[in-house]
This record gives sequence, structure tokens and C-alpha cells, in this order.
Amino acid sequence: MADEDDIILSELDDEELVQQMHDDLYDGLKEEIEEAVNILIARGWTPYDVLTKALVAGMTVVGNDFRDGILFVPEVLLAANAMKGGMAILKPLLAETGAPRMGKMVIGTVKGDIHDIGKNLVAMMMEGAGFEVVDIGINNPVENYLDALAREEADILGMSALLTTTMPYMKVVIDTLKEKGIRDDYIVLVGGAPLNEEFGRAIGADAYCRDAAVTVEMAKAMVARKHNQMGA
Ligand code: B1M
Repeated sequence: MADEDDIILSELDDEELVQQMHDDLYDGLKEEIEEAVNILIARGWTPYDVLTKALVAGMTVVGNDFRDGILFVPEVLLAANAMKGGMAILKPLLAETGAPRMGKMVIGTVKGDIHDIGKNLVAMMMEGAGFEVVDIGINNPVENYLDALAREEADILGMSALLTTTMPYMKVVIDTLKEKGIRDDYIVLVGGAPLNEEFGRAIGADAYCRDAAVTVEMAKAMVARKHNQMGA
């Protein structure tokens, strides 16, 4: 039976509900997050707004408190799990745009790094924009990227890193592509919280992507440029 103090999510207005979602994400309450995502969608919110304003914004609070030593790994894992619950509901909705196939991307988090929420978000948004996405998961050594790129005949390589200690591995992958003479066969996009544009340039990526939306824009622009070059 429901406790008298229980909050009825559906009775909250949009602003209160989003605030409550930030709290529930913080507390790792997966079922509540899933319920709230469904409520916002039923109220006509776009999947993108639910993702960015409710889930990603909530995760930022979690990230700040993790950084400041207020939250620890077990709590952050619960928050991540709750976030994934919400993302799973949004995934098919984001992919439903019926956009024409734009190209194929292999994406994975680099060796030594197990963060995958941002990568998953990028994969979802790319699928929603009409790209085919092959997600090779976390902790990928260079061989995994090479195998997947060849096997999938991909156009784009996407790499994610969330740690300052793992981001240099992106250069290992790009340098290996160069050594094998196949660097220019792919558009290489990199992203992750500790990266910036300068880093992307320094390691020889085609672009650093600040977030999932920027990744989609970059990918579209670069695929179009490649097609134009090939047609010229
Ligand atoms: Co970790 N962690 N973590 N963590 N964790 C960070 C990254 C950290 C910044 C926290 C902090 O101190 N503030 C810090 C790194 C510090 C540093 O390197 N300078 C950190 C640390 C230290 C660690 C451990 C070492 C902690 C420990 O064990 N002592 C450990 C490392 C484990 C490992 O990888 N080997 C660790 C572990 C974990 C958990 C397992 C508990 C969990 C991950 C769960 C999971 O992913 N399944 C976790 C989490 C959740 C975080 C924070 C809190 C949140 C990351 C996240 O999901 N953000 C994070 C703090 C932070 O980033 N502020 C932190 C939400 C996500 C939507 O954003 O991933 O940035 P983000 O993705 C964005 C963009 O960056 C971009 O688009 C995304 C969407 O807009 N993007 C791409 C990302 N990848 C892209 C790829 C692209 C394009 C764009 O390809 C083309």
C-alpha cells in the first residue's frame, strides 16, 4: 500500500516533475525515473527534451557531487542505472524519426574506460538522425575498433573517453589507422567530458564533439562533404 508521504508523480506539474526526476536520479530510483519519463512523453514532451532537460541535467548534479566527494561509486552506479532505465524508453522514440540512412558509425569507449552513458546517448541520437550505429561497448583495445570498422564497412569511427588517463588512447587508435594507411577511409569523431577541441585536433581526429547533438551535426556535415568530394 502506498505510504501517505509518497509523491504521486502524475500529480506534479512539469517543473516539479523534472525537479523530482533530478532528485530520483540522484537517489538511483529507476522505476520512478521510468514512470516520470513516460508521464512527460504522454504530456507531449519531445524525447529529446526529456533526455536533455530531465535526465542529462539530473546526471550533471550527480557528476558534481561525485567530483566533490559527496557521492561515491555505488551511489553513482545506481544513478547511472536509473538513467539507463529512462534512456531505454526514449531510445525507440528517438529512432522513430524515419530519417533516411545517412551512413554507418562504429562507436565504443576506449581501453581502460568503462563509462558508457554518454556513448549510449550519442548512439541513440545518431540512430534517431538516421545513421546506422554499431556499438562495440566499453574498454576497447585498438583491435576491436579495427575489426569492427572493417567488418561493418563503416563510414564513421566514434570514440568516447571520460577519464583524463584514458583519453590519450584515442591517439593510439588514430595512429594505428595511419600506420595501416586507412586513416582517411573514415571520419573520426571523438567525445567525452575531459576532451576539448584542441585535444581533438592534436590527436588527429576530424572533430571533437561536445555532446550528442553536436555529434549528429558534425557527422551529417562530414558525410555530406565526403559525398561531395567523391562526386567531384
Ligand atoms: Co566516473 N568519473 N569514474 N563513473 N563518472 C567521472 C568521469 C569523473 C569526471 C567524476 C569526477 O571526479 N567528477 C571522474 C574522472 C576524473 C578525471 O579523469 N579527470 C571519474 C572517475 C575518477 C571515475 C573512477 C576512476 C572512480 C573510481 O573508481 N575511483 C572510475 C573509473 C572506472 C573506469 O572507467 N575504469 C569511475 C567509475 C564510474 C561509475 C562506474 C561509477 C559510473 C559509470 C557508469 C556508466 O557509465 N555505466 C561513473 C559515472 C556515472 C561518472 C559521472 C558522474 C557521470 C558520467 C556520465 O555518465 N555523464 C562522471 C562525472 C562527469 O562527467 N561530470 C564521472 C552523463 C553523460 C550524458 O555525459 O559522458 O560527458 P558524458 O557524455 C556526453 C559528452 O561528453 C559527449 O556526448 C555525451 C552526451 O551529450 N560524448 C561524446 C561522450 N562520449 C562521446 C563520444 C562521441 C561524441 C560525443 O563520439 C563521437
